[in-house]
Amino acid sequence: MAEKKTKKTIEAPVNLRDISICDATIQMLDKAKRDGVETAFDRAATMKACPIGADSACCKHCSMGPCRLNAKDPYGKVGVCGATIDTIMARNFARMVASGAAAHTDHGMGMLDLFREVVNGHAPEYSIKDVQKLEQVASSVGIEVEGRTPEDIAKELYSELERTYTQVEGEIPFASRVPEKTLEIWRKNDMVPRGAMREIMELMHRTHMGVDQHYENINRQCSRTALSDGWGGSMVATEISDILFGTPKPVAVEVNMGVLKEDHVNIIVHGHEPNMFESMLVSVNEPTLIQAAKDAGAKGINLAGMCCSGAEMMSRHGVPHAGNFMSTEAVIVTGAVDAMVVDVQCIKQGLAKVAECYGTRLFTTNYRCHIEGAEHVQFNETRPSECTDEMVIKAISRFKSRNKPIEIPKMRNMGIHGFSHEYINYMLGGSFRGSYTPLNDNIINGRIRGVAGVVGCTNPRVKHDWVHVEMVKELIRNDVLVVQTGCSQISLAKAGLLTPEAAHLAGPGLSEVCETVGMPPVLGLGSCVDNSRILIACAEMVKTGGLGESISDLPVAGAAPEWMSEKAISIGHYFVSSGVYTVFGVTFPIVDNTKFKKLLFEELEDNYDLGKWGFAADPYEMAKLMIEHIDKKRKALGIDKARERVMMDFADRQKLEA
Ligand code: SF4
Ligand code: MSK
Repeated sequence: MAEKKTKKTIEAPVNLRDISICDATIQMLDKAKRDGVETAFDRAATMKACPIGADSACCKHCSMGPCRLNAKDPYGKVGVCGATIDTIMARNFARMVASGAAAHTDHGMGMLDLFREVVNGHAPEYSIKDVQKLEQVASSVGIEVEGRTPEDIAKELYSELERTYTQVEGEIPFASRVPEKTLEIWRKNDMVPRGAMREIMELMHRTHMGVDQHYENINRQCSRTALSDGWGGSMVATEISDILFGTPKPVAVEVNMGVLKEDHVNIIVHGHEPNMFESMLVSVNEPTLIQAAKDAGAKGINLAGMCCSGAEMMSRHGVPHAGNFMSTEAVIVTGAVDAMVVDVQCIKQGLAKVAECYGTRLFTTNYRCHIEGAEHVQFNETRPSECTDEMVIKAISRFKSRNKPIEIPKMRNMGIHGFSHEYINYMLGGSFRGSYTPLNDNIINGRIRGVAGVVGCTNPRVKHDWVHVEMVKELIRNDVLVVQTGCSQISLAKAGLLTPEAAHLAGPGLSEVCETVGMPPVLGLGSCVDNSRILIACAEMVKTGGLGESISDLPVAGAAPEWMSEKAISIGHYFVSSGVYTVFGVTFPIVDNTKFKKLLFEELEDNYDLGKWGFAADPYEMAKLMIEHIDKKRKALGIDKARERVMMDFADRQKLEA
């Protein structure tokens, strides 16, 4: 029984199977209920969402308000200042984009700071691990690499990439990776990002009371800011992480709470920036610390990840993964977590209370993220192991004084993770002719109907993991190849779809390709910032040829079925602004029958030649919308007939085999 209980009486939802399909999470929620411990699932059941806020029909941008408009009669009234529903919704949406983009770009800036310290020799515990990637990234932004040392190239690359954040005028460096036609569309619409800091600052200014009061003009800056995230901050985060820590390659890894070991010191790292996690990996392998764990009666030290930095470490180093966002409290309920170490983003404040109940040491490590009730051990990149060693020692002492019953769910799911866009290139084309041509050919000949990026969070407002899993199953059943990042990737890994054996769940065309290549029908690409890998894959598909001239011509679609964070909105908007139809689930902060909704859901595609937004709460409806869009693009490309032929060929072959 847990020592300290939360004050509230727990009225857990009637049937835990109604709120999650993750057996491990359900088992732990049941235990939490018995222990009198509250989680976000309980709070979501008792905290009803404000309907006006959910529709984005309120404004609190000044003290003449807050002003609440009526979603049922959106043009019936305006705010005290006269702001219309379209202005109010566009400003609210824009500020979500600004916050999400700021999170990713600050993360990217952090990685670039570390890169600078490494290049200048001030962070001796880190080094450049992937010189080939360094040269590729440098070449992609026009830096000469022939005959130069990695250090020399790295110095110039640092200066070049710094412009991603600080540049006042001109185009961000990775604009060079955008297909020419897509870039032309952005230029025509005045949407090419300058530097992320400038774009975020301008968006915050323009959404201040009494500045930009035309929803369409607000959206222009909203797109430019989102693009400074996708093709800027996030892309730099991914590329620098690959250079410093290695580019992921497919690796078999176990996912789910069963990766915890009762007889080991268990340390979970949860958050987004890989630098501290990399250092923790070194600390848990330090012989003196392993010996200290053994002296304390443990068989060793067991390290596992959660959420996005977990997804990165799983892809790069095969570190097991204990679960996604909605399982971070549940995993502590096992009683087996000796320390949970967090950095930034998606860290629920509720973790502190749950950790206190089970005696788990909760450590914050980043100056940007302190949590009341957690211990702060500041991470310093110039002396990283000082911090991570200290937390390992404290985790060992918690192991020694464990006094709570331990219950670890037995579920463990093996899957293949770590499909970088470079590896997709190699996997399909082989080492001597690595290219996207086989992917494009299989799309053109119809075996693969199209490609869907399914990403994003989990959210207690919908059945945990269920929307992700059902939607992805429906997509692959219809021959749509799925690429994934973030918490969504973990949902599907737990459902067993990140294995080549899952090919039998795919339609005939996709399963044939999967079986030939030996790949899963669902490819895990890493964390939230690694959505930039999907952008690069889209750009490569365009450049390879045969599928149109811009990203908006491709038979592709995106989705975040259980999204919850502002980062997800920024990601969605950079995909839309890059030309991708993007469908969100759960809820959408917009009022029906308004001009702003028409802009996001129709006109961005029709009038601007970009992608557009879509919404559906039902997973099958979401998949249907995406497949219809993919088919529309196939038709526009004139490749719809090829698919019919392939499907006929397959049926004929089946008849022959019978
Ligand atoms: Fe109300 Fe206008 Fe102030 Fe918003 S900016 S709170 S709509 S008066
Ligand atoms: S961790 S942003 S809950 S994917 Fe990136 Fe997961 Fe969403 Fe956080």
